[in-house]
Amino acid sequence: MKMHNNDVAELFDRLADLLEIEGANPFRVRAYRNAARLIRSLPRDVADMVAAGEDLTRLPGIGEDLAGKIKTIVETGTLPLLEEEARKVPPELAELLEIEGLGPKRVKVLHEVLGVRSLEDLERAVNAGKVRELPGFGEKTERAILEGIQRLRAQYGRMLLATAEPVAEALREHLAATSGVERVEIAGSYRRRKETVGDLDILAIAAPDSPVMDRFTTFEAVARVQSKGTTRSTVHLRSGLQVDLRVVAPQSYGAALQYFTGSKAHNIAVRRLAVKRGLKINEYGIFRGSRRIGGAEEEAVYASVDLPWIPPELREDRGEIEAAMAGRLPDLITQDHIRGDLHVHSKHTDGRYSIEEMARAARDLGYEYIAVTDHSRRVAMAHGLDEKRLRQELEEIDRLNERLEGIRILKGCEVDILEDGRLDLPDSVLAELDLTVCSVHYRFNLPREKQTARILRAMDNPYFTILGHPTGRLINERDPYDVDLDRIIRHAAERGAILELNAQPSRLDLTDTACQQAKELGVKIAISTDAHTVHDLRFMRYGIDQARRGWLEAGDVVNTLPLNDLLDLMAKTRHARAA
Ligand code: DGT
Ligand code: CA
Ligand code: CA
Ligand code: ZN
Repeated sequence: MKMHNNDVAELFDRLADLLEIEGANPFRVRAYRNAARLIRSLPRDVADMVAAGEDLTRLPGIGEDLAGKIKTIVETGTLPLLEEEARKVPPELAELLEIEGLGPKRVKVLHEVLGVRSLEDLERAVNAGKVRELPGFGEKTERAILEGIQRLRAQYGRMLLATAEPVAEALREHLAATSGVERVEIAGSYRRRKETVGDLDILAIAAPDSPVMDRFTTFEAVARVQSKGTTRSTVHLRSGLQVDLRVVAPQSYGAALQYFTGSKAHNIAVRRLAVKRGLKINEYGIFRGSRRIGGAEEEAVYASVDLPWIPPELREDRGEIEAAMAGRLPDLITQDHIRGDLHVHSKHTDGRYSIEEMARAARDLGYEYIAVTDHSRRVAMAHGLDEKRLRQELEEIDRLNERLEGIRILKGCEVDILEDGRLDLPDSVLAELDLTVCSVHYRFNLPREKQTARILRAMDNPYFTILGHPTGRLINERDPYDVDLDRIIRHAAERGAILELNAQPSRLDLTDTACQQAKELGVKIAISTDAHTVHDLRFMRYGIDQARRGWLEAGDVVNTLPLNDLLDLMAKTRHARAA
């Protein structure tokens, strides 16, 4: 991973913060801050200068020592001195620096005078009116601090599943490798594969003498231990994510897993069925009166109320209980069903790899086909293709298809839907494509009626195939544009248009409920990664997670089709609209 100037500068700023909390020499602190500022202002990456063997001491204010540190940072991604200082400062104090308007000087005072060690401590001190009495603080600062705490909490409110996943899996493996630990699973919204998680709920079976709680609270990513007990502990990770670990008895494991997987609404519905049968289900087991009749395995919980086991992704009380009762649970799609990716970018626009590299990467994943869908001209920021450049790309694809074995490159284009609903390229060139992904990239703020009409009109174009990222949302960053999605889904049903489930972890657009609605109306879905690099092709599994939450089966998803069936379908929908 290349360190950009901002990354390097951030490490120096962080070092300065830590030194300041420790009360280090102010000149030393200032030297690191100045270095950070200088690096941010440079027109070129210091990483490139280091790689080119340039003499960094020629930069203003950079001596031998700083030059050496910059070199270490760009080459190793970190700085030993920073790690050393981080060990000296309590991690929760460093966390306080994340609060806007709370610099190291103030953190130091709060810590030394009021003994503040954590966000909770600080909130308590503010509410007790202690902070305003500190020299240099006052009521205004106090209000700003309170707002800062709230902002920080909101920002850390829900983390993308894909962001939480690496550390969650590392932690799971760390616990599973602990002596005396028999089973470990991450329950909660994580197991239901919800697009964002509020916190992680881990369950384990461990022998009484197992050091599992110690291993948990000393895991390397832990910033702060909130509570520690023999059966339950809670920690906060450096990323702000809260994690609970519960150690349960083997005879309760299945019941606990079912309970903590949730959702709450699903649990309530299951427990209601139990009550009707004179049973009680809780996180400890299944009981008839005071007699335990099961609870070691999750299946038993469902069996006790005459239901088959229900996949976690469906457990939202959105009809899964009724479907399970009627023996009509969907046979959910899996990654193995996927035969190709229908939305991929190359170097010709804003992708990072050549068409050939993307195609080979897709073949390595076992795919039969990949559709190259570079941007059209309107998306100037991505150097979108005009007719001429698109035709050149199509010729390149023809040549590659002759040469490459084991993968077919489909000719596509991510065609911009203009403000009035026309497509960004003339029909004459669109007619040469196998498929189009038509997307909105500009004018997100049109009134609902206009935005909806724009998309409906685009769907009427005979060369419209797939509606790309249908609502434009970016999770935690940008709301969906104001659009009547219900009408769009109905129109897609009439027109035989396909809707995309964009698998980028921050998009996951369509949502789970929209997928469910599309399926009910017979609208087909394309699960696509919108890959801009060969690595992004692996986002597919987040799309699969979302599709499963949306009740989709292999037959609902077009990129499960063998190549010839897919091409037939594309031709057929086009023909239907052209008629
Ligand atoms: P999150 O953390 O907001 O992403 O969502 P969850 O679903 O992981 O929720 P969380 O962590 O508050 O609780 C984990 C599970 O525990 C939840 O899915 C169902 C169960 N649970 C929590 N509170 C209750 C409750 O009051 N009643 C019932 N029946 N179950 C509950
Ligand atoms: Ca949770
Ligand atoms: Ca929880
Ligand atoms: Zn795209």
